[in-house]
Amino acid sequence: MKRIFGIVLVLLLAMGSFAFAQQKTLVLYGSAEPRIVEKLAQGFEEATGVKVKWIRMSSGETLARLRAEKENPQADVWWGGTLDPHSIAALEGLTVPYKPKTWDQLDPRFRDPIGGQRVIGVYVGVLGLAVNEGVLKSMGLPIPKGWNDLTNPAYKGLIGMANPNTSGTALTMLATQVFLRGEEGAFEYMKKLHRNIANYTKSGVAPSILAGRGEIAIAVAFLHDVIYEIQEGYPLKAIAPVEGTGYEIGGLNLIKGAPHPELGKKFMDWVTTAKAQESMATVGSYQLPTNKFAKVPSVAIPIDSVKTVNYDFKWVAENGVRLQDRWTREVFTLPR
Ligand code: S7P
Repeated sequence: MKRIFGIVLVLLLAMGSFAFAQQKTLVLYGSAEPRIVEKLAQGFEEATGVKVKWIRMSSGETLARLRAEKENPQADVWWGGTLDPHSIAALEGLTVPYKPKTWDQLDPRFRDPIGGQRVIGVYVGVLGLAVNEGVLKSMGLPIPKGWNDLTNPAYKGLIGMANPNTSGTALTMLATQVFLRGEEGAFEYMKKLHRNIANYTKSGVAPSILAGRGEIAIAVAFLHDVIYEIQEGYPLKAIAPVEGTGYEIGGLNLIKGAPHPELGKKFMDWVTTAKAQESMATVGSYQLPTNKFAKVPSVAIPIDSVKTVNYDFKWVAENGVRLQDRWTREVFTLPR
């Protein structure tokens, strides 16, 4: 009897370690704020029992990583960050289309911005300005109303924005100027603005934090991030530029050659549910959800309440890399 018990025990232990070896881990690249990526990773683990290893990188940084890993992909899925670098990745064949099971629940205006389910839209956010009125008032300077005001020489060294090569926020800003002024006008504008820029940061969220601390006075930022920072106690005002502004659709992509594509698809099905999208507001992430059944955060800025440019996501997908290169050559290298 003892012998049989011993054999059964050994078999059970062997099965256990086999199951452990079989347990797979989803690798997630996330390009929204780390607290949001972490919240979703935890939510997915709780809902499915699948372990998640996640890394947060800016949108353009993630695109660069996918390019570098093309021959040996390390991640399964890329969630969040602005759509444009996701779309560029899709056009470069770094990702594969996938239609999540929640498809019919997703708002048709935002779920498939470049077509063919090549990038799935997961949230919407309006671009604008974070302004530290205290800093400006102490210097006797006016409060800007929009993009054009930012080229006022009085703001020299007081404005922050991110680098469009690494940051999806900054690429959205550059493309917004193209849709407002045409490409030549946009580059003329960016050159003038350049003279006033204190610093180009890697991440899109950093400039508004610097403005909140009073290190600069004005930042280019997504307005939902400014609302979060105001709630955190930073003395900022969120301004939607009077001329009209751009907006983002947050992207979601299955990585081509992913080590665990079945887990990537499972994550895409889950992260587009109303419950997953609603959980973002619990960590101060106030974008508009794309799932029609998700509760909209009370402080979120409805896209229809803001004057927006006709932001052409397909055009940016095809021209984004060229715009980045042109900005680096013609703007970034100029003296300030
Ligand atoms: O999580 C907030 C958020 O503004 O961050 C993303 C944004 O792209 C920041 O990343 P970058 O450094 O690439 O600019 C937005 O998608 C998101 O709404």
